[in-house]
Amino acid sequence: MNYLELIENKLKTYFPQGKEKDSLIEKVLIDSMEYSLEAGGKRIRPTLTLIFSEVCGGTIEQALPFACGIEMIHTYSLIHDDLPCMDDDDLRRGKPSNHKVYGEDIALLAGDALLTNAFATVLSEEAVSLVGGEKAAKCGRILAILSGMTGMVGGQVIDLQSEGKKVPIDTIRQMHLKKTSALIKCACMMGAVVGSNNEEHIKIAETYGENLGLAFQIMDDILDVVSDEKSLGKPIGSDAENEKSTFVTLLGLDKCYELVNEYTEKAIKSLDGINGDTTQLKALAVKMSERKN
Ligand code: GRG
Repeated sequence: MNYLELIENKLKTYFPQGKEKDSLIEKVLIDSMEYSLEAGGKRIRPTLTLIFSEVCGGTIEQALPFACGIEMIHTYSLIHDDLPCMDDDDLRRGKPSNHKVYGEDIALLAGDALLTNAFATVLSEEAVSLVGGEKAAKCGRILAILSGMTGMVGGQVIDLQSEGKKVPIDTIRQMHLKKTSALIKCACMMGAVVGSNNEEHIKIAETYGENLGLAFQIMDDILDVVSDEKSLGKPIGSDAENEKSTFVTLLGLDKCYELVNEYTEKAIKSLDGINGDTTQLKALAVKMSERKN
């Protein structure tokens, strides 16, 4: 089985299936959670957790609950991000966003439940029995810090506060370090904790994840502009006054492609300090820098 299948199969085990699924909570709330969890995400973050665990000396089986935990947090963030009070998006991954199907109230609660269940998952008896209480607690702590106030949620606040303003590149970088890199970094660090809990490995996972996250986000900004140009025939910056500042509006496309390469190289270079086989991590960084969606 490949990483994607392993993650998809494991995620299903955290939800009641078939006949058991007959209470009101399960019909509404769990359907809504599963709708977004199973909506075709690329599973980049959980894949990173699995690979880092292996590279640092652990197993995929040990890392799976932690991989599922981070995907639950990622999914909650997307559901909340699409709500009318945030980005107000009707579509996610080409399908109606969660609140368009289940209503704003259930979408909000599905996000809340995914957030809290992520911690139930990484601190579960299964997770503790696979890696021990110390590693599970450390993963829970890293997950809480990087997804919360000074991590992803903090990044979302910088984003909201920057709306409609021309903000300096440093603020944009800070926003992406928190909003995007924090969870990617977290996925890598939890894998390293599971695999070895060696401080040097955890530091490498942090540097790799941070740089990969920045490259990923800048590529996202590039793809936004390039796909607009293709589908709408709009030249870059044609309605700049209506758009928020991004790496592309502030630095231009050429510089952004350069930055994607620079951060990808930094991510790859950071792996030098690991003895395990880092081929997949290097390939993944290159693949993400060349992605088209
Ligand atoms: C609402 C608390 C809260 C946070 C929202 C993650 C986020 C913060 C907002 C989503 C919007 C966005 C563009 C975030 C940047 C990170 C990013 C590019 C997310 C999409 O990640 P992918 O491409 O998603 O891994 P898939 O669909 O593959 O799962």
